Amino acid sequence: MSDSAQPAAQDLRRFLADYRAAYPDDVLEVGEPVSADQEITAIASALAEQGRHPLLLFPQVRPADGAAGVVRGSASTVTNLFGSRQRIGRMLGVDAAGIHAEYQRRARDLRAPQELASGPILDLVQQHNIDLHSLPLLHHFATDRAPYITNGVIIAEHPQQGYGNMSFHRAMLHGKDALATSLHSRGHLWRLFQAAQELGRPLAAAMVIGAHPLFMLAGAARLPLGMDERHVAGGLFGAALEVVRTPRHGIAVPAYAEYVLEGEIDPTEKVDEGPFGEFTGYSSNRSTNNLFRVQSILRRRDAMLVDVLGGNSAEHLNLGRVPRESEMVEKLKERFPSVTAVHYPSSGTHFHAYVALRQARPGEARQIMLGLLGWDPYLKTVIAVDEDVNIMRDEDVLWALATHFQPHRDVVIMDGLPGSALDPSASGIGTTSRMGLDATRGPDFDGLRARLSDQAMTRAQEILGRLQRQ
Ligand SMILES: [Mn+2]
Repeated sequence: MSDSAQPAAQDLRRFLADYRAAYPDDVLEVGEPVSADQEITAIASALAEQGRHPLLLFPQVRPADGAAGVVRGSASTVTNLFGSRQRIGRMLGVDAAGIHAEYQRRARDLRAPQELASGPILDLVQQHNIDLHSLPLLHHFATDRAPYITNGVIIAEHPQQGYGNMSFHRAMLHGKDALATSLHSRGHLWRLFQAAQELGRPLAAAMVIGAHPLFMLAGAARLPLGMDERHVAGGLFGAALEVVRTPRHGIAVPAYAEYVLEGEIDPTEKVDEGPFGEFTGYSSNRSTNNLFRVQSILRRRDAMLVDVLGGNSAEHLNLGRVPRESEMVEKLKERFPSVTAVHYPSSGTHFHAYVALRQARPGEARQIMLGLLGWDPYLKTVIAVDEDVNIMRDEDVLWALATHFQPHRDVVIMDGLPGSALDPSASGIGTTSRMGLDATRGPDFDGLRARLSDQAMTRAQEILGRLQRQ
């Protein structure tokens, strides 16, 4: 396949070329040189202030000076792939409203990876004199301790049972051949690490930095322990993930990845890690302080850096949330057919959800909110509204709250539940309270909505149409 004229379907570069050709207005290339020290985050953040979330390309990145001046590498950088729902929909061939159903349909179609004899990620393989300062690392925020890899998908296998897992973990430059990382979500990689630790062994791991966006989305998938997210990648592609083996530990990584760092997570050593600008919008140093010792650097010729914007950027939130949200929406609609829509607004980081429903029985909104609050470990507040409220818009939900909701009657609060370790308002032991706000109109509501006649609305559109043509 490497000798065919058409670049491979799982290649990020083909995705970028196709996307640019199809949606030139949704791609912004910043041609002038920018510094790896915060300037990429700053440009994305200034655009977001204007309500703009284009895919961002930076062909010329200068290594950072000052505190991060040890970094010498630079590369053409792409970021904000997941900054808009419309773009994520396009990756899946649907509009933004169709993401949940399409994601679930594809993610269920599990396909085992297909091993290739070789692939571009094996273009340049370095196993001696490892120096991570040669990588194109970005310093994202002034409050970050050091340059960070924000797009590190760690692939590892259970030391005895053998099943694979992949998940995102932030990783900080720690030394020539070492990264400091956090397994703070205490998810599946944490379990694999503990199994290796009990055997007194390091955990072999490969960190993939930069691949096709559907591979990245699979890295954020939520699966039961024992199921391998690489199989979800195959489902999302509609074809087996094409992989090659890493030279030292034989871990199957995408053949078209841009960079792969292969090495071991040390069973005992603890290192300083953080603070780092997290999804809450706060800088966090809550970390498991793990050491990832890098033994091989694999890279494509002219490798690009694929970054994920940090902090509470739409990109960071969307990437983490789309798979979880899709699962929750499916589960909730299956159990409660009255639910018409579910939305997790970016304004709520991962902690708020809005649910719209066609209420058939009194109390149903409360029951639905309890379901969602019980199932989703990150949620703190759910607001329920009637189906005519557009839950994609914060202001419409807040209007429903303002006009349909009585605090003494419509609040459900529970305390003493496990919460996100990164929530700065959670207790020292990581517990949180959770709340449901019932902003449905309810059976006794007799407000009459102010409305306009169809005739007047049609006339208004005619008149405004003429004005715009002048
Ligand atoms: Mn997993």
